[in-house]
Amino acid sequence: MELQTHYRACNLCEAICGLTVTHQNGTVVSISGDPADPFSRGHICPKAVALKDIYEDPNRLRRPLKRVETHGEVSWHEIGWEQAFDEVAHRLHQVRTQHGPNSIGVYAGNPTVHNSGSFLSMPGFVRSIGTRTMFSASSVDQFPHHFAAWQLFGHPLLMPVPDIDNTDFWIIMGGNPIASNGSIMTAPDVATRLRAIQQRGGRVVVIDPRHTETAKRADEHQFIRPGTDVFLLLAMTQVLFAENLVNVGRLADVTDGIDTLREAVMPFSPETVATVTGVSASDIRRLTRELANTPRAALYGRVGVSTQEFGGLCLWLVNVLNLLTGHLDEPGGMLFTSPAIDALAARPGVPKSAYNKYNRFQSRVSGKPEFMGEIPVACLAEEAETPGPGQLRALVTSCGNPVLSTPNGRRVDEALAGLEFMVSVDIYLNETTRHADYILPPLTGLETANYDLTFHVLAIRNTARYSEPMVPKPEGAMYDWEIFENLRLRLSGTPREEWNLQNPAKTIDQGLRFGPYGQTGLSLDHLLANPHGIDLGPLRSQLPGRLQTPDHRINAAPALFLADLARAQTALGQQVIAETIAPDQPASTQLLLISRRHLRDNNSWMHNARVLVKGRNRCTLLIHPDDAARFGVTTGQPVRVRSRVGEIEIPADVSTEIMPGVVCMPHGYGHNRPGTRQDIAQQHAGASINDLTDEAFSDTLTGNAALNGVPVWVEGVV
Ligand SMILES: Nc1nc2c(c(=O)[nH]1)N[C@H]1C(S)=C(S)[C@@H](COP(=O)(O)OP(=O)(O)OC[C@H]3O[C@@H](n4cnc5c(=O)[nH]c(N)nc54)[C@H](O)[C@@H]3O)O[C@H]1N2
Ligand SMILES: Nc1nc2c(c(=O)[nH]1)N[C@H]1C(S)=C(S)[C@@H](COP(=O)(O)OP(=O)(O)OC[C@H]3O[C@@H](n4cnc5c(=O)[nH]c(N)nc54)[C@H](O)[C@@H]3O)O[C@H]1N2
Ligand code: SF4
Ligand SMILES: [Mo]
Repeated sequence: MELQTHYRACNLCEAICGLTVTHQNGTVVSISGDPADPFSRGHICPKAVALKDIYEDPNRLRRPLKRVETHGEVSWHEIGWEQAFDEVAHRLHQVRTQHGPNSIGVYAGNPTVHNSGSFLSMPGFVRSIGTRTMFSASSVDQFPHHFAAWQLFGHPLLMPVPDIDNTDFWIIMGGNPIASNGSIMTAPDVATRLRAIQQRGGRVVVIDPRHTETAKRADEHQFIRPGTDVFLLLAMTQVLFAENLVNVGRLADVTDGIDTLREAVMPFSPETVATVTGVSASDIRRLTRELANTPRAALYGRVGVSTQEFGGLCLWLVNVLNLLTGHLDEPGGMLFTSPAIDALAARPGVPKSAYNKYNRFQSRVSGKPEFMGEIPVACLAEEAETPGPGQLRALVTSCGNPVLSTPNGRRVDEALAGLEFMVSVDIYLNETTRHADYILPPLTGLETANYDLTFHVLAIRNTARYSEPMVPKPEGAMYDWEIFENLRLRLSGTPREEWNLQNPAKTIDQGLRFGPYGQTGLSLDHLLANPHGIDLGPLRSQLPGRLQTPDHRINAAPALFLADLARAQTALGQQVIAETIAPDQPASTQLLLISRRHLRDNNSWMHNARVLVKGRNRCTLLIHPDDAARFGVTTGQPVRVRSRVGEIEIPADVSTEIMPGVVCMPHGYGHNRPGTRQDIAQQHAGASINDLTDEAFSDTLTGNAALNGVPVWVEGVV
């Protein structure tokens, strides 16, 4: 049999690298980088090779599973799709009739944004239920980014990305792109791009409580105490005003609120924040001057500054600093993209109204604000446990593993076990889906069509690429979108003879044709004829034209942020972050817990690929030698880590890579819960960091979980 070659974009992380896959009638022979991809130019990372493992994984579910419980014993029965759809729709309909639509929750996990099928078909399905109880991984990730984009530029999706191919000074706060391959910054082969900055005489600075893989390649690294970035950023803004370095440039004409901002940041001199942040006043001044005085410079913040107590304020200030130094919307600074499918393009004849999806309602139990039509996922367990009208009774999960990925996973675990009904659209029987009554497994990865609706919007270069399935749809298999469409049609009560499944390929084609490049002939057919993807050129300045604020202006000091500053001011006064989280524990023995990512992990779900988990155990607790000595801990020794909500055991890894007073472990481990079906992951179980993170600890402004800077106590296990 002849070898066939298939080109597609990798769907595993935000870098969307082009792949060359060779196969023999569907049996994968090799996976390598596609040198003809104009964006990734042949780069891949080790995870891409594991697409073969996922494709062939004997543990992967291929048929719908139905849970049957007899005398407390759970068994899973394979059933046909029609039966599964009918029964799931019937059960959801029952819950809706009995308890109302909002008693059904939906959780959309991370791979949703890597899969245009589920991304485009989920909203229709959710509408057919009629629920507003929507959760997603965004509230354990990037709500602050969306919030700041909305407040400053008028729309949550209008997030600028660092123009790293043209910058000469790049400050990275709370991101580790060498491990993560970049986020809210689609930039395949970030290592080469970073080196290029240095080769043209530029500098890269990393601000992070850990001396990360990125820090090792940078020109400068500053340790910062977890959760204190807001003070550093306030002080940097203060320095700009105090030293007359403010230079908004071209955008000055459309910017308001500068004087208000000056007044708001006045109290935060570098001296007032040096102790709490761990960054010296002179370094704060020096870095601020360098940011202001380098013509092409970008300040970039990511997960570490987003998933913390002051995430919203941090992302506001990151944008403000770029704005005040004239780096916003300028080449080499932070730029907005011009994606081929542009969700923000004005629709002819439709008047523009202000984005208003914030705090239109609050979560039932703890009163958290709705944002972007979602409730923070940290509220999921309490919504399910707390009786009363509107109690969460049923849950649909898709592409998500909240038991491992959201705070206080043990509580989430129990809450899911107590639901009346749960259905999961997922490829594995894992820590979350084991609680489902039905698991509906779609095709994934190599087997699906995909257009990166989200990542083309966040890419450092405008490109477009469509991936076709490597193989025809196997007998008895379903795509994500077919699953959601089948459920939607049943739940909306559409008569069977009128059923018409909406193929997302059509939506993508329309989006391309009516998008900014449609007039030049861009369409799905065009992308199909160019399987390596097409280049649409570098990012360009686009403001004020692209602003979505009703008045077409930028308010640098929005009221919501100013009001939230009081919270930061109180914390600074006490010089203790997160103190209220465990008042019964002595602060002197407290360490602050942060997360890390490893190149060979992908959140919680790729530990069943042997190529990725082989080698040294990566699920260890980094602890500084001073702290290790204080608590009598040595490398390799198991330690008990406790927080307000729980405890875990994990081997210690004593290292100066981590800041004193801070401990660090990866997220996505903890595969030792019973009843899962992931043989290899179970052998590399590790412990779950989210058995320690605290659902009560959040950025109260945006509702995002504070997963970093969680107070913990450590002791050696004897
Ligand atoms: N290999 C791999 N790649 C991935 C993923 C994966 O799991 N594995 N996940 C993907 C996903 S979903 C995302 S969102 C992206 C995330 O991409 P990144 O944002 O690059 O995420 P991390 O690698 O977790 O880097 C976060 C950094 O923040 C630091 N940090 C923690 N707390 C603080 C703090 O308080 N202040 C500061 N300044 N820094 C802090 C951590 O030490 C860490 O180095 O990665 C994506 N890519
Ligand atoms: N402590 C701590 N917690 C964190 C983070 C952290 O840095 N620290 N990071 C947070 C971040 S940034 C994120 S994005 C979240 C991720 O949180 P989640 O999205 O909840 O978790 P994942 O581990 O990405 O789980 C993905 C699920 O999708 C399934 N899946 C994979 N491909 C497909 C597919 O094609 N179709 C379907 N239907 N299912 C599929 C997998 O089997 C798995 O069950 O975790 C967050 N949690
Ligand atoms: S960097 Fe991301 S997109 Fe590129 S090959 Fe690795 S996992 Fe895939
Ligand atoms: Mo994420």
